[in-house]
Amino acid sequence: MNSEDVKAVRALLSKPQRIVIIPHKNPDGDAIGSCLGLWHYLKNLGLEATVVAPNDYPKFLKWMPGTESILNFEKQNSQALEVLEAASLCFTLDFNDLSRVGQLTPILLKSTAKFIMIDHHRSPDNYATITYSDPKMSSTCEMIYHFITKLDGKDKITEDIANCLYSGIVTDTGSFKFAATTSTTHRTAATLMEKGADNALIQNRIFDTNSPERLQLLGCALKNMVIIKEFHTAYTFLTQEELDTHNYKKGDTEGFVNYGLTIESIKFAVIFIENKEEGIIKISFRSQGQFSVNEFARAHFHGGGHTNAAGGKSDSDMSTAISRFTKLLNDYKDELNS
Ligand SMILES: [Mn+2]
Repeated sequence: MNSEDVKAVRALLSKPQRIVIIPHKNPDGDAIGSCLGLWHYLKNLGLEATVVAPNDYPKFLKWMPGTESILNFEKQNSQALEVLEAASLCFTLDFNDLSRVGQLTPILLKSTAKFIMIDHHRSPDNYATITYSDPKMSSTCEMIYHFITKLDGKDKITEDIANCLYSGIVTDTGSFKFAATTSTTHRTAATLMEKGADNALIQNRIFDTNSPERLQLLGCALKNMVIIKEFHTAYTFLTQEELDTHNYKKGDTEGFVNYGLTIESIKFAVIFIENKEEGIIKISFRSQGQFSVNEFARAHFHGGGHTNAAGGKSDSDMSTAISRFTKLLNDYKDELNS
C-alpha cells in the first residue's frame, strides 16, 4: 500500500462510516482471520463495523475471538441485508473479484459504498476505490498486519488481533511450509507472537481437528491416487458416493490435495471432488516450483488462484473431467520436466 493510499484510507476512517467487512464464499482461515483481525482493529478505533460472510465456514475456525459476531448471510439473512444496504464503506478481503461472494454479488454490485480491497491473489479486478493487492504476500492476514502498522503502528495490534491474523498466516502457508512464506512472513508472525498469538494453541485448533470419518475419507483419497511418473503428476478423486459413505462435512477435504506433492519428484498434484448437488466436479491444483497452476486452471478449468495453489471446476462427469485432464498433461510435458 503506497503512501497516497494510506492517506486516503486515513481520510475515510476519520469520518463516521458504516463499515461492512466481507470474506469470499466458503471462507477459510485466512478469510475469517483477516476479517476478524480488521474488525477488532476498527472496533478499537471506535468505528461501527460488521463482518458479513456469504455462507458458513468450518467449525475449526469458530474459536477465533469475535467469531460469534459474524453475520452469516444464509442464516441471518435479513440482518445481514440491512447491514449491507446501509454500508458506506466496504472492505473485501482475501478475494479480488466480486463474483467470488456467491449471493452477495448482486448486492455489492448495486452498493453505493466505497470499496477497499485487500488481497493477495493475482489479477485483481478494479471495483475498489482503494486496491491493496500484492500476490507476493503469503496471506491476506499478513497484509492486514501491514495495513494496520502502516496506518497506526504496532501498538494497535492487540492479543485478539494477533490471534486472528496468526491463524490466517498458518492456514495459507501450511504452517510456514509453502513457497509464499517469506522472511517478512516470519517477522510478521514473530511480532504477532510477541503481541500474544498462541502458536501451539492455534496450530492445534486449526490442524488437529480430524474426525474418524475424515481420516477414513483421506484414506479413500490416498487409495484412489494415480501417479503419472513421466509428467511428475499425482492426481486423486472423490466421488459423491465416497463422500456420503464417510459422512462428508464442509471442509473435510481441505488439504487432501497436498499429499500428492509429498511424493518424491511429484511437482503437480490435483484432486477432483464430485458435487452432485451443484452438478460439477470441483478441482484443486497444487504445484511445487515454477509450474503455474493458476495459468493451468484459468486456461482449462474455469478457475485460477496462485502460482502454486489454484482451484477450478468442470461441468462434465468425473471420468470425462479426469481423462480431459490427463490428455492435457502432454501439452505441459516440458514445463513439468524442467
Ligand atoms: Mn488467502
